[in-house]
Amino acid sequence: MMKDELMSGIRKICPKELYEIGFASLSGLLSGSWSEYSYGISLARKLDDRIIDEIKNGPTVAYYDLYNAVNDELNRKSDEIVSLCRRYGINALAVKATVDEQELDGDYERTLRYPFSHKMVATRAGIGWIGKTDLLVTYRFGPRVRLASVLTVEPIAEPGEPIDKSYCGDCDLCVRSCPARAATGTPWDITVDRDLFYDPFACRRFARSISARNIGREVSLCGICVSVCPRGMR
Ligand code: B12
Repeated sequence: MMKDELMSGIRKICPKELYEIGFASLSGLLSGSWSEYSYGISLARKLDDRIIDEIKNGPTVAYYDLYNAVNDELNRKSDEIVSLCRRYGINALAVKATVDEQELDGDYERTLRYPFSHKMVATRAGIGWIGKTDLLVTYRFGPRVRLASVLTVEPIAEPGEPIDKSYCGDCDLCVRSCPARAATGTPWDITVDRDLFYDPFACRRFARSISARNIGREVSLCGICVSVCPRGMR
């Protein structure tokens, strides 16, 4: 009963039209201070189709504004879910959509890896898989989502069925459309490391130059792979 109320509270915070929500068991998968949490809620916020359709040639000012607005919304909503869980006596922690500059160290600059993967929580929750350009491709919205996660010490709903391999099949439109040529086309499964099929440095280098050109800011914003994926189109 208590968990039903908690679930409906979460649904109120993240309405179904705009959010895909999944529940994951994460035992043994998290490191550092996150490792005391064994469960996670994946929050996938759908991005506006009109804006995503327009970025086939790279980022626009509208996409940059959407990116910031959705990050703020996800950060706020994950905090609201944490407060709600705590009101029900459940220890919870929000992992924000964005990473603060201060949190990034030399390791990050060398590897472009952050020790917490929102996409991993999402595949464990069964809401999607990793596509050929390393995006989470959700069943409902394709890759047209931004992610945040809420970690909990106990399950608050039955975990979803984890997805361990790609369902992109023969499609390689994102690989062919990537102006940075960052991906090889090798399909993902949980044994395939990112660096074997996708080059984050090539991606970031190109994203910085195209965002400087298109929107006058040198940020890692591109989004062409997000825009072309047929799974995201209605
Ligand atoms: C560092 C980073 C970057 C780097 C490197 C990108 C990369 N793909 O690694 C750069 C600057 C290049 C970048 C670019 C972009 N990024 Co970025 N980025 C991140 C960040 C902060 C960390 C990613 C990371 O550490 N990757 C390291 C690798 C090892 O992990 P991973 O990429 O998450 O995915 C691996 C694991 O999840 C693993 N996995 C999945 N399930 C399971 C299960 C098990 C059991 C195991 C063992 C492993 C496993 O499979 C993946 C491949 O190996 C995340 C936010 C976050 N904290 O997650 C956002 C994030 C990945 N970025 C995002 C986005 C949208 C972008 C851009 C489109 C930018 C833009 N807004 O225009 C581009 C697209 C790049 C692309 N095609 O991936 C979104 C992705 C949304 C989606 N649909 O997938 C995220 C999740 C941010 C968010 N809050 O929504 N980004």
